[in-house]
Amino acid sequence: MNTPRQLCVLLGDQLSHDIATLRHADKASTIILMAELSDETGYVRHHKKKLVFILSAMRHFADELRENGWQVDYVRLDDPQNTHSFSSELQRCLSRHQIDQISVTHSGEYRVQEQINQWHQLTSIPVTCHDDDRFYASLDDFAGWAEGRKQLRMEYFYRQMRTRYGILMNGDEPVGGQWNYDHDNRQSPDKNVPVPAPLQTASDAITLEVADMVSERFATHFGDIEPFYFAVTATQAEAVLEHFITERLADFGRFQDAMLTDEPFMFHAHIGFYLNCGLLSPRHAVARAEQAYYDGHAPLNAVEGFIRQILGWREYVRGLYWLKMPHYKQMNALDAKRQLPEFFWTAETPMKCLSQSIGQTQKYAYAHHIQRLMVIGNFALLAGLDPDEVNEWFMIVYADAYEWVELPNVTGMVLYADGGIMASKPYAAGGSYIDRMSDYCKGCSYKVKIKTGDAACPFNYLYWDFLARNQEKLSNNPRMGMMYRTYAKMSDENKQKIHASAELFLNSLS
Ligand code: DLZ
Ligand code: SF4
Repeated sequence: MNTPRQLCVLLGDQLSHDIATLRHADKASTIILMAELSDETGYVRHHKKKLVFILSAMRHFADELRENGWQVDYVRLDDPQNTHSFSSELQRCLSRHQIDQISVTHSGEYRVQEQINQWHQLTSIPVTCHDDDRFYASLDDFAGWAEGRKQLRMEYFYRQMRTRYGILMNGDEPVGGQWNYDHDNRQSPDKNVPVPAPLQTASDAITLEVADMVSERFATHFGDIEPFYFAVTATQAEAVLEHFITERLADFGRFQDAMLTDEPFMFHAHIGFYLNCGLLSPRHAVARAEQAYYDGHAPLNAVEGFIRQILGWREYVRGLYWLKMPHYKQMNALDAKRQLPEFFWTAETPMKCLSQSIGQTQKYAYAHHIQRLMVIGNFALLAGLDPDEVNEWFMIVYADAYEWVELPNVTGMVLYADGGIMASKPYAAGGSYIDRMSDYCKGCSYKVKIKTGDAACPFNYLYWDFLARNQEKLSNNPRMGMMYRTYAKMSDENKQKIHASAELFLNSLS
């Protein structure tokens, strides 16, 4: 056997057999380092299910690499020699093998890339850091697109990506004549359209072993391990995608924003977990959805909406993250300072929309887009919760969360804490939006039609209180003009009632 000369470091969200690191490596002369690290399991107190998922997926991936003939040096979390950081494990690995070349693919997270950037100082061995070309747009592509633009609106980036990759295109024109079919994607939920059960993957011995370790070592972390039915291999993740394409995609579009009590999954794909750790290829997911449209299995509004999330939104947030970091993490344009209320960890609140969305998050490490943005996020925005605390919560609780995707979504989209780099106005809404898109309000102790006082839905008065609190910062925004004019026309008595209700409610949170 040849002496391995190259060391390939694979991070826990790089579980792709075609990742650049492996494509550029020679099997016979390569050692692959994978490591379970306290630095990564502990930099936020991840949801227990998220830990089981990532660590089990890493172990399965290492086994597949070995089956494919790679030499893998895998360091387990409970290895007494483990030093628990990427850099120190790299150094330890170098002492175990004779290496003259180190190779890695660009990290998803700034925090980890900072470490990688130091590796050439730790050792005299040359380090190659490949672009992560699992994404459609390189970081340079995005920076080039952003250059000279005053506003970085996703829609224009998305159109460029559609054109560049010829996805849902008729020559130079979008298929169907429009770029975006979101106006068809806002139907209220319909209890007569049954929601298909999600595909459940049975846990094998590896997952069960990891689950035991996580329940012992991370007992105080948020969230439930059971039920656990995440895919943990590429083949299983592919089956989840196929299940979505055949069972849910056709209705995904029209019910994209809809929420029903005790229906956490609705018609969503639930593949963010797999895309973001590398088990599923974004190109494959896009191609399968596009094909479903051409085969007549799903309408254009559903397929375009799905493809926009992957080819548009996902690529856009990643580009924005790398363009704006590290400054982006410090941003707090609305100067929000309130601590996260306790019910974010317990789901115990009489606000049914929040207890449902947070309760499902606790159980599944998942909530769908509108629960995250327009229920939990909307509440965080209106209540003026501290962006650091909100970001940390989203990082902890969702099994698909890595900083590159979580931070722009929360700081930019949810909290408007970037002052409008990402969104043209804050995504603020009163209770009537939640009432329209869900059945939550019927079973809530608050009344969505009442605007102020003890019985009123808190979203109603918090909405106006938020606008009043941030008037100086927001009233010049042309997209907010109408709301500020409505507020200006309110009687002083009404305004007083709003602010008194908001003050009482907000004080009760701490
Ligand atoms: C999220 C995560 C967790 C919980 N644990 C590990 C780990 O033990 N080892 C590892 O290599 N990666 C882990 N990850 C994913 C990393 O945090 C991820 O690779 C970085 O965020 C870089 O994008
Ligand atoms: Fe949520 Fe208000 Fe509806 Fe209650 S009434 S579920 S708090 S939106």
